[in-house]
Amino acid sequence: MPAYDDAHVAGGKRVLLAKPRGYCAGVDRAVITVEKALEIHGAPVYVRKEIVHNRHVVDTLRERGVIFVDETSEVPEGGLVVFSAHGVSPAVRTEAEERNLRTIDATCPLVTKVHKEVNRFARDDYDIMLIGHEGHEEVEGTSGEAPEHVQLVDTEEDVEKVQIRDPSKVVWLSQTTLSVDETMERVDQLRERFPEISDPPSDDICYATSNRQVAVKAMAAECDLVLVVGSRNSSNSQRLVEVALQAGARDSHLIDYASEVDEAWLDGVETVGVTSGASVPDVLVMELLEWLSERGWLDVQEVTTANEKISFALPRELRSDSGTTRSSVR
Ligand code: 10E
Ligand code: SF4
Repeated sequence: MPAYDDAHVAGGKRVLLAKPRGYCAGVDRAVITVEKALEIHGAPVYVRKEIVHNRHVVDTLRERGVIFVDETSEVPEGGLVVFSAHGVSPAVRTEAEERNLRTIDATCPLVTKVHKEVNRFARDDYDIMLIGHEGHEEVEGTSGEAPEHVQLVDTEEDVEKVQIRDPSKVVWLSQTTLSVDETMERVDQLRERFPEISDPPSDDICYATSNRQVAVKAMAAECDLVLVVGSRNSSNSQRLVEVALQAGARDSHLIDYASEVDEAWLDGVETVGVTSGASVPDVLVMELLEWLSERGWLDVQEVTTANEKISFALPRELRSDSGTTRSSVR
């Protein structure tokens, strides 16, 4: 293992390791949920969509007997299905009920919070501008709470396209895993069109997303290369690459595994920044540090911008059970 050293080494090869990085409370809870479901009910356990957007997590759980499906219609009558951490629309819940499926909801409580905001503003007959990425599962679940009130704002062009009924009854809400800076740009553009637009009652971009962006920003300008461990379909992981580049990193790449690092990226590089998305087990980061140490990057300095202490209770359906309290895919 590489040496962990707080001392600043002038010049030479070094790694700056972001903290916080990796698993957030919602991901840890969702992975434990699936593990407990397997423990209590035995295989197969069905999971609608990827429980979290990480290849390693999904492959590991699949080996243990999880069957990932795209829709609940693929689950046999009476089967047990877990809803992923990204949340589902009421239509998905209804379909599962109609097919007599047993369900466990692993939606992150911070995603559920946004669903509740949508319901509240829809009840008050607001037009809701949901800032988020088209086609992302979280956005589909959130807008599905009140499709007739929600309009998706992804790009700058979308700001021009949206239509409202009453300028005093417009609110913006957002996906939890967006770039904080890019979202504020979109809000400014919306506010230019709709000066009376209301803000969300509290931040929708969650603590984990914003903390990981703050940490990568703190080190990016010192880095010749920032390696972000995370999967291609992970919104928050992708955002870390963009934030690193915007904050001054000379180069940045998203990788699932150390084996995906192209040695050419390291040409002329002294300082390598390392971080990981909220769905990434830290073992993958440790493997990357090992890989880098074998190529001379032995000096690892942690850059800490926050200490996270948040954890969430397990879904109601599992709470009475004692046992696993930390996920084993870490
Ligand atoms: O693509 P995302 O970043 O939304 O998902 P992820 O599974 O990579 O990370 C966890 C984030 C969740 C569940 C959405 N809030
Ligand atoms: Fe919850 Fe945020 Fe993690 Fe998403 S990224 S699961 S909202 S804590």
